Amino acid sequence: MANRIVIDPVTRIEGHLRIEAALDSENTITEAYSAGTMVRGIENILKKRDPREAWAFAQRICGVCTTVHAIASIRAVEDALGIKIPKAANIMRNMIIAQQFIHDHVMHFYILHALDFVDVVSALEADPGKTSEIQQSISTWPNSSPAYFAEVQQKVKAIVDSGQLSLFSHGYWGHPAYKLPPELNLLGVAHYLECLDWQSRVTKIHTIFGGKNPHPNFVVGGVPLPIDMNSDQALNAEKLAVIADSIKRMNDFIDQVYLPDLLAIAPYYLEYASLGEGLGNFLSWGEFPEGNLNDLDRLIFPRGVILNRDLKQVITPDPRDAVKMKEFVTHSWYKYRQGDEAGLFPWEGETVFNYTGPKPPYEFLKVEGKYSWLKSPRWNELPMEVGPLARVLILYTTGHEETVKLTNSVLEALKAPLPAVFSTLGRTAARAIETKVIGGLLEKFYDELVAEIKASRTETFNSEKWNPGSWPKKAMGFGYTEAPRGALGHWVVIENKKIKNYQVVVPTTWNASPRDHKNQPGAYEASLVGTRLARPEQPLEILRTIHSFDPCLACAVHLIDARGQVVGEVGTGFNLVFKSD
Ligand code: NFE
Ligand code: MG
Repeated sequence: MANRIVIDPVTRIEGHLRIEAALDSENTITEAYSAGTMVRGIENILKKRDPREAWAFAQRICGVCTTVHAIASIRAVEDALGIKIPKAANIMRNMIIAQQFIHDHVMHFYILHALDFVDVVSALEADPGKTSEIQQSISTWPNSSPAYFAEVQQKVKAIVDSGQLSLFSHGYWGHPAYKLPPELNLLGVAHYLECLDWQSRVTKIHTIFGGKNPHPNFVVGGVPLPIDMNSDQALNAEKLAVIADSIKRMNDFIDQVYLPDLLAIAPYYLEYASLGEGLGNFLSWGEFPEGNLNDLDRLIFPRGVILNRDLKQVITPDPRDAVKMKEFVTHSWYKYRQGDEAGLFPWEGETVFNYTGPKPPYEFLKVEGKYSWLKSPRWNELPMEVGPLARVLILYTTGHEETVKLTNSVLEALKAPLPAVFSTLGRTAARAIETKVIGGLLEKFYDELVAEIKASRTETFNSEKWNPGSWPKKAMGFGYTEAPRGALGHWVVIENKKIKNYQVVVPTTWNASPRDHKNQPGAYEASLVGTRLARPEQPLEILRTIHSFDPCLACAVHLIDARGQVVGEVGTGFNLVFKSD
């Protein structure tokens, strides 16, 4: 019988993910299984609370995609209660969302994904003079001298010589699937270290508009910051200047570091332009509403569904369509009153635990039954990929000029045909492309905000429905956002001024979902099939494709087992490899 390998925990992600893969005699993956191994219970915690405070709990689902659950939550409550927000507040929210995207995508590329392609130990063999030449040939980034790269190399050498690799422990250094020359490895490590500093300087929009980062403050009806050029307590000229500087730092790093690095590294890994595709089905709820409405039809990133790789047609999905939008638990550790084959629309959704999983420490997942804490969201009973690739393909297909141009120029630079987008590399490139697009949008939003201020339209909060006495007896709402990892929806039911039901359907729940009632695999599971491993005991190739989705299991399960149940060996083990008999 074929070998089965287990990676648990998958590292350089957020949260607790287990991947099991069955290999044929050539070490090619024939089946893969994705399991979320941690559970909390945020959806249940929200019940019976005041809907106006739900955002503060929901935002704690995750500290990586900070803001996104707060945004989806306030939008859901505003949708239920019919609250319109002032235009300046909408622009400020768009800026909060845009900053989150840029911060999160750059950090993912360097801190979570780059070391799948950049061999840290090989950087010690680099000629710093040659790295300097490469840097100066790809961009005008000022940190480019031979002395600078020699200094970075010394830092890495000190870490390696200490015998304690610290943050670089447990990497598969020296693995034959690493292809970059030492000089590019040194470049990648330098930018890994640089972005740690950069990230602390690009959170100003959150800290000013919401008081802190991560987890800024929000408010149903607007944003919790007034605009007043004559007040220290409000958005004023001085704070606008700090924000303008922060936006410039973001865009400089995108233009001079992130995009050039992607184009310098990708040519060495072009086999990933035809590996790791996954489903070929994509979904986005859309983002960046223009104007002053919570208006799903006026989004800069449109809502859309693409099926079967068909880039001629974008279907517009309706998140309120109870027939098409459902979550299944056939292979998830939950039970539904209606039976575990049923699919539930989120307004009728249920969160009741039913753990039947493996006992510690050395059992395989029982994949014919339940095997994950993630539910399986499905659109029209089909599994969907969400995230940067979904958004970029929808923008591309609907003719968004800058996205078309950027996508074509990346394909041209890599001499890759259009279908190459359906791949691990396509996903990673799409993340960079949309970061560039959003960097431009951030400048546009800033100019719009300044124009509103100049026109004295400075209202940032609508108090009209703040009094619960004005609410209907029962109300239901949908709150969308595009989180960095993909389509995020919060569905709320309000009854007698309290939350009656609350369901969160999260990007990583879509992408990392287990099989469903029809035994259809989720996006991670599908993406791994067909990939061959050079060394099954060091499954670097699996990490590359899984990391290309940027997993966040805290979001996906939004639920900790009170007993702290161990379902795999955590700690020194980067992966556990079992052979089945
Ligand atoms: Ni915790 Fe999240 C994002 C959300 S992912 S990272 O982006 O929602 O599933
Ligand atoms: Mg949920």
